[in-house]
Amino acid sequence: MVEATDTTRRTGGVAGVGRVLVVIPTYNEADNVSDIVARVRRAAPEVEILVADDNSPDGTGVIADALAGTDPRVHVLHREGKQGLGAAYLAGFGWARERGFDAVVEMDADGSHAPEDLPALLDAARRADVVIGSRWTSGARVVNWPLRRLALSRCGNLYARLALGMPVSDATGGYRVYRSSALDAIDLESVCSQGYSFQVELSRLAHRAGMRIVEVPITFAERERGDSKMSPLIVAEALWRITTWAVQDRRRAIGRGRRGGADGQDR
Ligand SMILES: Nc1nc2c(ncn2[C@@H]2O[C@H](COP(=O)(O)OP(=O)(O)O)[C@@H](O)[C@H]2O)c(=O)[nH]1
Ligand SMILES: [Mg+2]
Repeated sequence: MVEATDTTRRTGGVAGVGRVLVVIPTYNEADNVSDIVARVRRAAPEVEILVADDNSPDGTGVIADALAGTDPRVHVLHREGKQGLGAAYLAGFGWARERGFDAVVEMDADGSHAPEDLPALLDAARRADVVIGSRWTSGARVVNWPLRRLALSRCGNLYARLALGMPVSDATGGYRVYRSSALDAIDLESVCSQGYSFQVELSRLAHRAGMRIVEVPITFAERERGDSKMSPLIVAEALWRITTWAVQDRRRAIGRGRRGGADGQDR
């Protein structure tokens, strides 16, 4: 496990974790943003919230500003335009780091990631570098997801696990807690994913860095309002990137074998 920093030991925030920022990326979530913010505030009153909005044409950013205007624990990061989930999260991580937060949570705006599960994830974060709210571990539930999404997630996770050799059931899942000490130990500058492969990329980097990754079962429910931003391009990016990383890993392993394991490093 990555060593705790001084800020982690500071008092305040969540017991055993410290100050926590929940980053909620939004693109056209006007029907959902108020509800998700209210649910997070109720479920975990000690955390702060950052809505990272990509200049949503439906006015999500304006609604988020109004919420921030009445609650000092709610903040908004306005970004210029739609640049993908990965870019929004990296900006959110940077925002948290600049302000000395001890942990960052990733959470979708559409209610699929129940804020009511957050206390269990934060509890697990006391003993982990990275916590993944998992749909595919014992005790988890997936509600109302169409068969094609279920199949895509199951197959995508199977492929990621086999290709990258990661002992993670839900490497594509986007409900997570990262200790800041863990994010500091990951080379975020090297992250290249734009879409949802961001989650797989960070899982891989955390695993390669020897971090303690803990999965906690969640109840994942299909959104009731607004539209999914999932697209064939996002799926293609994930497939392409996972395959590329797997080939890189094999080449490195072969190179190490030829050198008789002389360098011993897998970085
Ligand atoms: N800021 C930002 N948020 C995004 C972008 N794409 C998706 N999101 C948000 O990421 C979360 C997950 O997206 P969603 O459409 O629900 O994907 P799905 O659950 O896989 O169907 C939601 O909160 C979206 O609003 C983006 O390009 N920028
Ligand atoms: Mg969703």
